[in-house]
Amino acid sequence: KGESGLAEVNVLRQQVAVLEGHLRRLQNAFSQYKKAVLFPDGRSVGEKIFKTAGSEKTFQDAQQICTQAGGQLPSPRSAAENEALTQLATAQNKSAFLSMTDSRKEGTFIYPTGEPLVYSNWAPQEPNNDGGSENCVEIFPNGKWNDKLCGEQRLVICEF
Ligand code: 291
Ligand code: CA
Repeated sequence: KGESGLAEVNVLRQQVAVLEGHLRRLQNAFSQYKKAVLFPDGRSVGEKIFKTAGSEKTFQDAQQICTQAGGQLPSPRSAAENEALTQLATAQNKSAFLSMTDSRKEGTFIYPTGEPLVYSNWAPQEPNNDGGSENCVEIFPNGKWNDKLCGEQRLVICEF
């Protein structure tokens, strides 16, 4: 058992060394890939990635663009996530649609999952449902939120 056990351990050591090489190369390639894919219109925050399409669309079209791409409209759930979106809106000097609406129940904004907001950054006096039909949310280049008509055209940012 002594010698064959040692031989098996050495085979395993060699296999681990090979896998460590694979892992190091994958980590380097992934680090390079992340930098390339985020430049210049993407932001990584925690496990989320936000990226702007550059175009301006209605809420419905923006939603379709994001889901088509395998993502969704942005749901900032913290100040850090909101700051990442603010950087993208600032860079384009455009307001962007967020995912949340109060179409189901006026005054209660929910995520696409139906969950109520866990974080908000409304501008002063907002949301005001101006004109009686502002059911979508835009984020201004300064990071503050305003409820807005879903039919307006706003910058498309997707969350992945
Ligand atoms: C006022 C505020 C906002 C409201 C906005 C829109 C403007 O901000 O009452 O809460 O969402 O008007 O009604 O709509 C258009 N089409 O301009 C004005 C600031 C620009
Ligand atoms: Ca408003």
